[in-house]
Amino acid sequence: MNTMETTYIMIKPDGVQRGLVGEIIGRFERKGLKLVALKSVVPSKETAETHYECHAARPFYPGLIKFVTSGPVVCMAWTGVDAIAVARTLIGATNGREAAPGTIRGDFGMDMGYNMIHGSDAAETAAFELNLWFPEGLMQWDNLMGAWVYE
Ligand code: IDP
Ligand code: MG
Repeated sequence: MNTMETTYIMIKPDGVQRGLVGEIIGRFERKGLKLVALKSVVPSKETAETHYECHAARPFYPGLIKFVTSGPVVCMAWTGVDAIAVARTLIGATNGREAAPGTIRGDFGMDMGYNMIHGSDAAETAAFELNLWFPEGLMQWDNLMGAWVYE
């Protein structure tokens, strides 16, 4: 723990369709994470399948691929101390009905598949996903706010 990390965060098509892009990005900003990449794309089937390849054998996989390629997603990379776990905490449990209030899924979600947002679950998956979605690389910049975020 206490490692500077970068995590891959993606607002899924339901989050975009429901007009939650600003709300969701604002939560990561206000938390004190640093934005190092941002773009919106309609994912290709190939990219979606690679992203979710660990779930390829699961019954929900075909529906998940169809869903995530159905429209725009918002792809982001956020950096901070323990950013991977911090982001997963902001996001909440997979099923919105079970996710804690105050989390993104707990505040806005009512289902398992339509849970609005993806966040990397470990350092290896973060590296894999960042490389997949941002082959162009990430931004390097000094965030002056950081001086008031970390003691
Ligand atoms: P996570 O997004 O909380 O890490 P995972 O178990 O890695 O959850 O599953 C990846 C995504 O697959 C979920 O966010 C959700 O959109 C979808 N998913 C997982 N389990 C189910 C299910 O049982 N039915 C439908 N979709 C599911
Ligand atoms: Mg996962």
